[in-house]
Amino acid sequence: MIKSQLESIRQAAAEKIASAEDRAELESLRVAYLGKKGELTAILKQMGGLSAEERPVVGQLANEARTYLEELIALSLQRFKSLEKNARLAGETIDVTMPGTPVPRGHKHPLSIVLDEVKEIFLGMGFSVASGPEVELDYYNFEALNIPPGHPARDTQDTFYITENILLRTQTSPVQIRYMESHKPPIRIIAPGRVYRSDAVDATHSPLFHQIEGLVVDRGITMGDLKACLEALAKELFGQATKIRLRPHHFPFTEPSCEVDVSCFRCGGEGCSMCKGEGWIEILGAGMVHPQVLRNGGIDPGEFSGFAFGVGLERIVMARYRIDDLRLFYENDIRFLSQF
Ligand code: 2NL
Repeated sequence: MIKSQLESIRQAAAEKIASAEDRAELESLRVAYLGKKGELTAILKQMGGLSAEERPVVGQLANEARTYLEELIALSLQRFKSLEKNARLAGETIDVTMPGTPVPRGHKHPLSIVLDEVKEIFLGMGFSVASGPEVELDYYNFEALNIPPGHPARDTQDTFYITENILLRTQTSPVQIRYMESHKPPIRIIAPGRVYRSDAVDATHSPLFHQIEGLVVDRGITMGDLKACLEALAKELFGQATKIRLRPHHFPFTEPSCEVDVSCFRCGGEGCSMCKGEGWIEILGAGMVHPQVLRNGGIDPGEFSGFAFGVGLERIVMARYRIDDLRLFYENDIRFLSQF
């Protein structure tokens, strides 16, 4: 009687376990058959009414049934786990043919666009690009350029001092002095880079800006070479119809010195709001290298002569793109930068 009950429970349980559809169902079957209040447990509790001979036999059968069902459940659980894992893996499959999310590409800063253009123009004329320290000795920034202590140019080029003799360069001329010290003529270089002035920030001033200087030293260099070189630069930069005009000026490091204007690239010289009705826009300063400056660079002014020039990069970029506020260059506002 109890044996056949045991057998039918075993069979019914085995069938239900085999057809269970998920882990939850499997677990409720385990509780229903093998749990404390389960059917198999209930049978074992009835064993008290059995004879001494029957008890161990039924006991063994009951234990075998329990082990058997436990194994079935374990196998079934294993199967569910592997099904779940396969489903998860299938869900995580990557479709490598799917189009990617576009990454927004950056581009050159307007200062770099124009600087690269200027470099190309000068490389085309046989110049090299030179560089040097931004933290400079007073000697290279001022003394070697004929600006001794107390010279008025020290006021207009006030800068940041690290010590009494070490400062942030106010121009890239020190690069050129150093270059003359270590190179023999012929010299044809441009020296672009960051320069510093102790200026308060406004639309046209910044304590950090960029300058491009140029230096040519050889036998027989004249003002005519200077003019031809800067005319070529102006035409490349602002268009082939551009003219240049030299006006007398003074710099401590050149003699004679001049300021160089380009004919207005917007109105062609007629006069407009861009050139303030002048027809001309001032873009750079230049001159024949002062004999003492050549000497400071270790070059004999009796044998060699040279011309030099300096131009503010921000100034020409502002003219080119009609930018009216210098601060826009340094604020990294993507709405500004993405226009170039
Ligand atoms: C400007 C224009 C200029 C130079 C820079 C220079 C450099 C050496 C020798 C002679 Cl090593 N000159 N540079 C020349 C003329 C103008 O810059 O407006 N500067 C304040």
